[in-house]
Amino acid sequence: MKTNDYIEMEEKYGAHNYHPLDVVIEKAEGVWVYDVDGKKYLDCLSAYSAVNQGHVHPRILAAMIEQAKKVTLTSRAFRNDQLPLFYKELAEFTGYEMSIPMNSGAEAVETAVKLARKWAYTVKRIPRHQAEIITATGNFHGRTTTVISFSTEPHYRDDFGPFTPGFVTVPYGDAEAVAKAITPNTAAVMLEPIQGEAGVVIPPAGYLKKVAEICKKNNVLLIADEIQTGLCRTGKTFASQHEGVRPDMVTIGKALSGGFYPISAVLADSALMNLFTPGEHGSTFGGNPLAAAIGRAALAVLRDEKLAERSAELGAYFLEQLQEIPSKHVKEVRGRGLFIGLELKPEAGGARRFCVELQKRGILAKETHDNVIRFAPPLVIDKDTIDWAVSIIRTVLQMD
Ligand code: IF1
Repeated sequence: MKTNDYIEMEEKYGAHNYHPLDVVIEKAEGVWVYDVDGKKYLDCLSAYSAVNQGHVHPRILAAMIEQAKKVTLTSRAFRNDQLPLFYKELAEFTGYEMSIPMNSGAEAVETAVKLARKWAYTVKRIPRHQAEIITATGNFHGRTTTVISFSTEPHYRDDFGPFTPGFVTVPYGDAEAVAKAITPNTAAVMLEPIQGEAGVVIPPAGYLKKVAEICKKNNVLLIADEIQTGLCRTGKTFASQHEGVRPDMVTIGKALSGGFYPISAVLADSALMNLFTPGEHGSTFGGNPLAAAIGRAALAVLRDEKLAERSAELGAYFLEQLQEIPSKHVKEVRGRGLFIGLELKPEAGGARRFCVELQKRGILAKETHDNVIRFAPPLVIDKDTIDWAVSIIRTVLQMD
């Protein structure tokens, strides 16, 4: 089958909930992916930061194969010999005392919402079913019905109500707005430290720190959604650490498996996590031994290959190189570590046409909204590859 045969088959039999670039990938290694015609591309999306460790990392692959031969799923009705080690290693890696494993990112967010509500009723003593969670404009936390209830993107929510109540929206980047929105019924504030889907939006310096202080003062939990920004993507284990903030709860996913398997989790200290009692929450696949073995290897790679440091160093270099490209189309290039957004001027004709040109020349990047191109390669990229990429990006940005 050729590229077009795959595309036609997919469009005929599959739901049309995506508009992918017309590249059909059949294999990948490290920072490179290969299509069915054998053409090689640099992956500058990393599956939205799920493959921070690089595609098909040999160490994670070996752990997966070894565990798959033994036992893959026990359900949580019984214990397995991988989950305790995963919990312990996750605590050591993140500095949080405990965690609860789920599968998708959206499920981790749902879990955090439930735990915050339980805390609100049992510890803060908010009247039952009155708890409010403050969220930000432009947020992206997933696509389940509760999570889209606090989306501010019409396209993600308008045809899918009725919505879950209990969410309040404030403008992202405005700490005073958070302070004003707090009521006696406020359970939590939930934020992305950097908004990914909104276009790599970095809030004003001091924002997260200020919000953390406001939360503390008002006995409100701070939940950071680090599903995309966490696990070394922005040059630190968590993006919140750029402001010295340690949220009460953190959601993680994506790179927690290095791309091999859907694994997510919520991190918290025991005082909070121990509010969950048997039967209140769970998942058939969450915490299964295959996921736990993969997660352990994925964390070990982040640690042993010093991927946070690598992201910080190479990200600063990549950002500087991109900022030096003279182009009439570019409005701004911004980033933290290897999490970079290049915003085009409104008159540039949209980011997608540039992504198509990059694809022709061997770089896969994805537009977000209309005008931002995201550059977020696997963190194992090297300087020579960045130099090569910058030369291609320069050519494309200097086209008419
Ligand atoms: C898609 C976006 C990125 C996330 C944060 C939770 C989730 C995500 C901060 C949910 C997921 C993904 C989902 C993916 C595209 C992608 C995305 F453009 F849609 F917004 F990365 F920027 N919190 N983000 O970024 O995690 O349930 O998907 O595992 O196609 O929807 P999930």
